[in-house]
Amino acid sequence: KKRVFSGIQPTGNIHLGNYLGAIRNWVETQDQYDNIFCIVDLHAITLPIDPKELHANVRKLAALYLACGLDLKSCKLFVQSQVHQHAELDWILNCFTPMGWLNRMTQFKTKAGSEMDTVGAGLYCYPVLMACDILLYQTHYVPVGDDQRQHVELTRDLAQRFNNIYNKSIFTLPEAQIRDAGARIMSLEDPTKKMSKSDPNPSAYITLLDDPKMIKKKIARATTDSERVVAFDPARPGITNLLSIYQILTGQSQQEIEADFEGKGYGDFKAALTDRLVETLSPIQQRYNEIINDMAALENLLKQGADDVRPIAERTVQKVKKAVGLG
Ligand code: AQP
Repeated sequence: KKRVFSGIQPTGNIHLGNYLGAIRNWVETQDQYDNIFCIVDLHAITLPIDPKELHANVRKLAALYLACGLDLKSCKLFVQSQVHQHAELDWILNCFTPMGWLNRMTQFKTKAGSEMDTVGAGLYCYPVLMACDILLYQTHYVPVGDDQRQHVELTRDLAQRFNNIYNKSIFTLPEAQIRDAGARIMSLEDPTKKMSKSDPNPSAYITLLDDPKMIKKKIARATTDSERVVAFDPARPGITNLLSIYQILTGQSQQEIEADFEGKGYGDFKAALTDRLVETLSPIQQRYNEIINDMAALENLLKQGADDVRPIAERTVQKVKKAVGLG
């Protein structure tokens, strides 16, 4: 089977964008692949984060992975910092990464903003660590949302560059797997920006743990426009974003949805969307509560996951060190 690798940062509340752009797709295709899913906590310290919060977020995210339907029969699940090979390969690969390639990464510019001179160097080098995460496991496919496309392309370029210098068989060249639907869920407050965990305004996103009352409130106040027709229209990004979410949750076509809401207003549509969201998230929340209440079992399972993947990572590190002349 082909290898799949992906991960999410434990930086905050996992939201609908992370679910529809990533986790849901992992669950859907898990039987077809040999899957490794990671909680990328080393990435989470690229921006300031409270240690207690980070520690709790890692456990919450692991519980959510399982609650969303990842099955340990098909997937290995682990925490990045428990496999030291990520940090080890990272140094080596950093030395082979042209600065010009990192200068082109748009996510760094967005996240650093006006703090360009004061943010930690880790934020700038983040894509190299992400490349290591993927390359350590000789990954074929990386299922991610659209915002990660550029980083996966960089990973491929780095692998190719390294293979060309040393030996074609060191790294497998990975490919991004980005679906059309759900690849870019937009903020509920400003539908021209992507939905993001680090958005300072919690009304901009729906977390997987929001209760029905909260979901209703956030959808009710989600930005739309002054028109009345419920229709997909790129010129009206607010309603189109909500409709796209509805489309993924119901599996209906655009025409079917528009026909269902013909003659109805935004209020009717928002109520229907709220129902679909509650229907989707309630069973996940129920499973999440069961899993998070058995912390010992969760810790054990994460330790087992790290023990399972470490030898795979170590094989790659050994190949790389030998090629470079280290050790
Ligand atoms: N809005 C989104 N729509 C679709 N997919 C998304 N993803 C993130 N936002 C959306 C996908 O979720 C996975 C995990 O993302 P991440 O935690 O590694 O970091 P990110 O891409 O930077 O996501 P966030 O939520 O915006 O986090 P912060 O605010 O911490 O930066 C990836 O597959 C990503 O594509």
